[in-house]
Amino acid sequence: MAHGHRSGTVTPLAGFTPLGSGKVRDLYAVDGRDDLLLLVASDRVSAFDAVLEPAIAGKGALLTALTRWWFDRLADVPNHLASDPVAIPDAVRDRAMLVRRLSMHPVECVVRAVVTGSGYAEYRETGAISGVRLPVGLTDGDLLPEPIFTPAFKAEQGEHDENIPFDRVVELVGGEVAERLRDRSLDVFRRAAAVAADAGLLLADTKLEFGAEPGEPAVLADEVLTSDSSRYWDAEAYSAGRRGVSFDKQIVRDWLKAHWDGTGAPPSLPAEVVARTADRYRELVERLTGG
Ligand code: Q0Z
Repeated sequence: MAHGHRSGTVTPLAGFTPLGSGKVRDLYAVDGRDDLLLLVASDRVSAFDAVLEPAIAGKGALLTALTRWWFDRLADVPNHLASDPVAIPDAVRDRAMLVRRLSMHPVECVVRAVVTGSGYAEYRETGAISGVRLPVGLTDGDLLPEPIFTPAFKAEQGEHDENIPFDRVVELVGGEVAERLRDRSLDVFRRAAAVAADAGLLLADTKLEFGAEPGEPAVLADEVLTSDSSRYWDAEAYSAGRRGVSFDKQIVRDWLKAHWDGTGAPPSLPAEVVARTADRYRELVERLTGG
């Protein structure tokens, strides 16, 4: 996990100890509390596996607000938010979540309504994703007859997760927990997809993470249904045949495709691309949450 990125080092926070960083988020221990963690979403944006410069001001706060909103909407699903009176530094307040430290399951709980990305690549090679056999003749971006659970084994930071069949999840966490993870993931996805549809968005897929704590083996953790963990597409564009168009990141992707050959460090994004992307993040959250 502890790899750095061009945007510099992790923000030092008094009373918290950095544990590691992903491409766009930082994780801290809470000094003196081994049962809690602080998860901080940065304003960094990634595309094509690269972290880009400059950051998108407001992104971390928007995606944190979105995760909190989804936890609210999914109140019957146990989640990792902590209610302890720990003071969060002002510098990160609106993009931080104080959470209970769980024993994380080594499984990414991916649900897909659409076959695309790495799932489509696997389907082309094997006719299945994570052992789920699919109809023949699907093309990139096709809607599936119903959402499918396509778990993956969590790779080390920087590597791509490895899709695994459900049987392998059973070996990793036991049959009862495996079924709980699958059923909860599909339930969360179906409910979220319905909310997204009302907002004119197609939730193509999402990646959920769960951990265990005493009394509850499947606590929803990490960020939930953000556009960094999910593909949100504009439903109207999709219907018009424009598939795979990311609701928020497409502007960045299109600009990069035109200005970068994928080798070496990516060029800095122009201010106009940054501003339009920030607007899209705001619009995503407004459309989902009703402003
Ligand atoms: C989440 C991650 C991030 C880098 C560990 N409630 C929890 N209990 C135990 N562990 C985690 C959680 Cl959320 C946990 N990650 C992912 C988050 C930066 C990696 F902000 N790693």
